[in-house]
Amino acid sequence: MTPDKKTIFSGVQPSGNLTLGNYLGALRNFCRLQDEYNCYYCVVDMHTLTVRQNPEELRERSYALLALYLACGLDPDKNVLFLQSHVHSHAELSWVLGCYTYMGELSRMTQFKDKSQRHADNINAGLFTYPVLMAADILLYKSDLVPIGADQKQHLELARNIAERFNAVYGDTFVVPEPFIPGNGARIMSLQEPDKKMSKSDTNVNNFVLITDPRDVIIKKFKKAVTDSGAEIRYDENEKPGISNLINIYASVKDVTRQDVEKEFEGGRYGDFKKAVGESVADTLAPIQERYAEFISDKTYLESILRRNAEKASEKAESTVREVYEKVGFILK
Ligand code: ATP
Ligand code: LTN
Repeated sequence: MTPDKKTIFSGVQPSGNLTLGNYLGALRNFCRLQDEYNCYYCVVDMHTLTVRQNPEELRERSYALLALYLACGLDPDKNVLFLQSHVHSHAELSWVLGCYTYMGELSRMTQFKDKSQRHADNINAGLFTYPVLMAADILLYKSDLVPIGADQKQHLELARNIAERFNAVYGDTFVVPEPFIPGNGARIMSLQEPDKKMSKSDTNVNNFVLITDPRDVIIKKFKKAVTDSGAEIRYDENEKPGISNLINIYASVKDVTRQDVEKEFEGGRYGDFKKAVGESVADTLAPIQERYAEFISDKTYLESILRRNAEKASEKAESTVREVYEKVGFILK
């Protein structure tokens, strides 16, 4: 870790196969920020238990997510790539921070409201306290910046409030983190229902594009994407949510503005535009898919990264927990 660099923490849940939304909203920025910051990128396996998981699948998806981190270009020597459950401090700090978080705050979280509707038969306490564990993840490493998609902004604000509240009682302890939310990729919407976000746990496979989807599947999914009865390729979230989502995706993948996209396709047909979007996404994902196939076939290598990095993460995390334990009045061992 370079002492004069600021610190980043972010995490992704191994709760399913990753989508284009996860890539454009989060993973791509993890890579872009890796040279400028000391980065902790975590596979947040403990968070996934808030929804029922199949144990064997969870284990496989945790390896898969690490392989995807590497395939997207994260350097395992430069970044701390690790599993949340390997560092016991996450659970420890989460308990303490839970005592500085109000029920009212947690019940206002929109993700809790959404997920408790979707999993009405399993509204468990973990689902409710999920944002406290997320705050612990971030605050443990004294993180300055947290790259996330727009849907996580509310959780980050809660983490900031918890940090400020703790600091006000015990003196400066935590860094109050800032979100890093990308311009165009922050909120990629479902391809069939563009009024809701693209989500890896969606039951309709045509709603999302997976990072690992083959080229022909990607192009087919974009061809089927819902648009509108008009004919103009123009950005208007309210009137044209489907086309606006495609403009957003193309702008994000090509790294241009929405206006550039409108200009490029001015007078063009929806069909041709959808084809161009599909092809540009497939081109972007192809090299990642190739590298992913190599990494996922070498579990020994993946395990060596996890072991080494769990140690690095633990060192920092344990020192924060000691500081917190001391401040709240525990006898240190
Ligand atoms: P689930 O659908 O199971 O709730 P998720 O994909 O929403 O999962 P995570 O895997 O934890 O949740 O998300 C990892 C990162 O990807 C987060 O920073 C999140 O904000 C971002 N992200 C998720 N979906 C999108 C999306 N549709 N557009 C942009 N960013 C997204
Ligand atoms: N809650 C996030 C995943 C997550 C996270 C974090 C993101 C858990 N801990 C810490 C950033 C920082 C989600 O559902 N997308």
